[in-house]
Amino acid sequence: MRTFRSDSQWHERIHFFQSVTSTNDLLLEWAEGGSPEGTSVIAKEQTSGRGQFHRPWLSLFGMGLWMSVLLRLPIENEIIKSLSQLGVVSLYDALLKVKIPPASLKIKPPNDLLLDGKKVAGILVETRRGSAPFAVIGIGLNIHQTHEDFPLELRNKATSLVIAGMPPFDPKQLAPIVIDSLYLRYQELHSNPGALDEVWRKASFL
Ligand code: BT5
Repeated sequence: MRTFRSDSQWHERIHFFQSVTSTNDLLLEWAEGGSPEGTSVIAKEQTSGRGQFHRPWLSLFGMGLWMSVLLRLPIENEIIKSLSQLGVVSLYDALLKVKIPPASLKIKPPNDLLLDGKKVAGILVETRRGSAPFAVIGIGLNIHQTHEDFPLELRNKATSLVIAGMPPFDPKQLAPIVIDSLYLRYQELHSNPGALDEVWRKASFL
């Protein structure tokens, strides 16, 4: 039976940066160096933010929440899907907590979050197997962008909380809320793995 530390310890492991290449890159490096579970990295800007298959993720300075969280657990094939569900459902929970209307939020499988039908967030899970296996959950959430801040090719597909008329949240204040949700959902993943899949399905276009 796994034991879980208190979430306040996860709060103590939040590290803020002005600019990094990618919060996932930095945390992957720290994880190899032995950083504990629950360590997170948040940056105001990513100069090489990335999505899946090395697609670029636009992460302009101060425009969003660009963060990564380290989990230490055995990495089996089946867990990868659960970890990406964990990332997107935790962010979904956190946005409901700050009163984003549930009717406007939908998960687009596998792990995009749509607000009013446009992509407001994406999740990038990266794992390492071996003697000290771990996963890095990368979360990118658009907050402050206006329409014009997105390149033409993204304008019809991407949105931000501000474009959708939501308050201009401070990423520094949102981060601990996301960490709390992730912590709780991570506990649930171990105690009741089916629950996460159920919430994910309910919040998804399926
Ligand atoms: C994702 O990939 O949606 C995962 C994005 C994860 C970003 C976080 S930020 C913190 C951490 N550090 C990182 O370096 N990454 C993670 P994917 O499903 O492959 O979507 C990528 C596609 O989304 C791109 O090809 C663009 O079309 C589009 N895109 C790029 N930037 C965007 C943005 N800011 N908002 C909405 N769509 C965007």
